[in-house]
Amino acid sequence: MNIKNYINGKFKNPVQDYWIENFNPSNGEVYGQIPNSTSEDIEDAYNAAKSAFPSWSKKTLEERSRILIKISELLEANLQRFAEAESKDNGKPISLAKAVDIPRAASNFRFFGNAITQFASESHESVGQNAINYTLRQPIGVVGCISPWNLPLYLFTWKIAPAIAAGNCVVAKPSEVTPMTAYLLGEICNEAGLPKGVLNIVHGLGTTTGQAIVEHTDIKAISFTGGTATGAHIAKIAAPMFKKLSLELGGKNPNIIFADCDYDDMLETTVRSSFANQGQICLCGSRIFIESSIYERFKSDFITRIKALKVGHPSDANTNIGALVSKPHLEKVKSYIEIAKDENGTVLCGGKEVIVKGFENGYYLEPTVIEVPNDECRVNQEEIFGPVVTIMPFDTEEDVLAMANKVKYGLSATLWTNDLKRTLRMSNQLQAGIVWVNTWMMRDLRTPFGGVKASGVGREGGFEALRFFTEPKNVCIKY
Ligand code: TXE
Repeated sequence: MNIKNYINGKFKNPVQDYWIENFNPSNGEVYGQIPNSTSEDIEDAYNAAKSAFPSWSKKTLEERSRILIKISELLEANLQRFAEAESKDNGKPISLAKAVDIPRAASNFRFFGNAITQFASESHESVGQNAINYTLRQPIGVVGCISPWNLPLYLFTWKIAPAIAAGNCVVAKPSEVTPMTAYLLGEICNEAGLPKGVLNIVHGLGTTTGQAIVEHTDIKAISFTGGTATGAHIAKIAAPMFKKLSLELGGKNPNIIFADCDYDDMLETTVRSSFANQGQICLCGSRIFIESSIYERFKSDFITRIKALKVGHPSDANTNIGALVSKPHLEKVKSYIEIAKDENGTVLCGGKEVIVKGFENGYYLEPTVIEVPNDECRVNQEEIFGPVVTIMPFDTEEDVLAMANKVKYGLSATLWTNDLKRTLRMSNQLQAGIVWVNTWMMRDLRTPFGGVKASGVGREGGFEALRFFTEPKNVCIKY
């Protein structure tokens, strides 16, 4: 099946006849072609967005809100179709796409459809000077949204929804590895009555299509989620043009377990925070630190639980772990298992590819637990982004805090303890944008979302996203 660009409300082939193959990770087969769009397609998308902007930005908030909520309802009505498409494109279990990815994409539109009606700006009375200042929050114009392959529609819409809610028009590119649900979203937008040109979806490689979006002089803001190296590259291009940038990048998140935690709850959640979505979530707790007194107990229980996980075809209802997203990614993740062995790590379980009967060419890997001799080895420092976690014991709060912070990333951290004072001490000192205590990936869309250090700049979520997608302008009136 050939995917097309969605520009000015219409489905179009790329101007140049360049195409890329789209793979199904569950069987390794090519099942379609996607455009590799060039700067000509981006110009076309930009012009559509620019023409739509004057009218869209002046629509009442209720009108914008109504359309966003309609998109949300249509996504919910098409849950099965979208979940199947996401699972086929990405390799994730269909049960996961149905329970998480697509419902969350719908929530993104509903949330920002509501949030925009509550978004307010400030006024400042200059007492004694007979003047009043008020701040306008004006949409930026045409903005670019670039998203990755791990949570395809979920992260794509996490950017688009606040951008259009705030009155901008968008040129958006999903990952070339998982373009399908972004393609299907175009139909839904038309059905919901989103005016043509407000959202334009352009497909292609990062280095061709993504680069053309970032380089476009009149696309004034870029919201990007993806790898840290790509984020740095984008920042370099965007800086001389003074573009507004929101970068949500990689993570190497600590999962810190103290002996006083609620053990069963911790174990259950740690299985999820390690291997949900085949470990391909920037928030996964891939470095697990366990207090020495419960280390052996945890190790044994954790391995038993991991060995019971079923690796299988994404559409099989019993599957816990589906396929990795692509062949190159599978190879990258496997290479880290070899690196771990070279660095005297011990593979406690997993470590091998899985052959799923009938789908022998799919990209399946066993969930892998590596006991590491120290926290400085590469598998403990570099983002693997697959079903691989490390475990190691710690003795004191000071030690574990130092190890938790001794990485270049700072996206999220998870803490398991029932000690209130320790919770407060550690939460203050962990270098992360998000700290979860006695839970993982519990999301409230109003909260700021993003990281520090090499995990990025800026925050998404709630009013933070609406602030990013608007320019504040102060008006000072003397009376
Ligand atoms: O991401 P890329 P990749 C991490 C993870 C993974 C690594 C690389 O460690 O192994 O990044 O993954 C577009 N100008 N994360 O290579 O390339 C690209 O087309 C503009 C963490 O798949 O960063 C895609 O749409 N755009 C992460 C998007 O950027 C460019 C999720 C992300 O792809 C571009 C995914 C360019 N020059 C991977 N080059 C997370 N934080 O959740 C690429 N792109």
